[in-house]
Amino acid sequence: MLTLYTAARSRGFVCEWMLEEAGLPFAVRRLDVMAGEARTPEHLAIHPLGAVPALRIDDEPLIESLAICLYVADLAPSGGLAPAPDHPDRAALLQWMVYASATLEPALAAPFVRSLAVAPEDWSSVSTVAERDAFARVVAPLAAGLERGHLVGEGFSAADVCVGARLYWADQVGLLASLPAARAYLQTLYRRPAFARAAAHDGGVVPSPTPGSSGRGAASRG
Ligand SMILES: N[C@@H](CCC(=O)N[C@@H](CS)C(=O)NCC(=O)O)C(=O)O
Repeated sequence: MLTLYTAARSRGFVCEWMLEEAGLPFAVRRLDVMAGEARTPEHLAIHPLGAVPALRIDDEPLIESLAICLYVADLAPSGGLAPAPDHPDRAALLQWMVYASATLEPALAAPFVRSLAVAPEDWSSVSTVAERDAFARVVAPLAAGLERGHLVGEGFSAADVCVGARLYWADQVGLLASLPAARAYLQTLYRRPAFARAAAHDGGVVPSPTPGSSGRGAASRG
């Protein structure tokens, strides 16, 4: 039995989206981190830093969003999200999954944290020109994959979940304003039912798949 511990507008989103794409049964515990729900003795037994996300696998906790994504991608039936370790596409899969966490995420972290303090209608104005330029630099190596519509092999993979989640967060805080290829790629991800199921629990604005839009023309969930 898999149980995801997560919170709205947290790295738990990428894990929930991955679980939804994997098509595996899982339970979800949604915590209010700001209210201290991640610092209870019960949750500290799951995540020693009192953070989210965490995945309980039967009785064993697994922490770190990237580790959870790698684990779930490999669990998905028929290698649908992750080529096997000896497949020629495996190296590229790992590269882009790690790139999402290690390179894209730090480049969007500052405006994303700022957005947590403002209303959804103001999220897109929290980033600076310097932050948008810096984000464009780390998106540039993804150009071929964005153009193709998927990053690895012949179709959608776990790499698209990991990179797509960072582009979704970047889109929320205005970092994709001058990156039409990234916005177009993201629109294809917004159409995925698994994305929609995870985003529906993510708080604030649920993106609508409108080609050419930034995803901000969306229905507010309040
Ligand atoms: N490297 C960890 C970071 C975990 C983390 O910092 N989670 C944040 C939410 S995205 C959190 O729970 N913060 C609350 C806190 O640390 O008090 C991961 O990727 O899972």
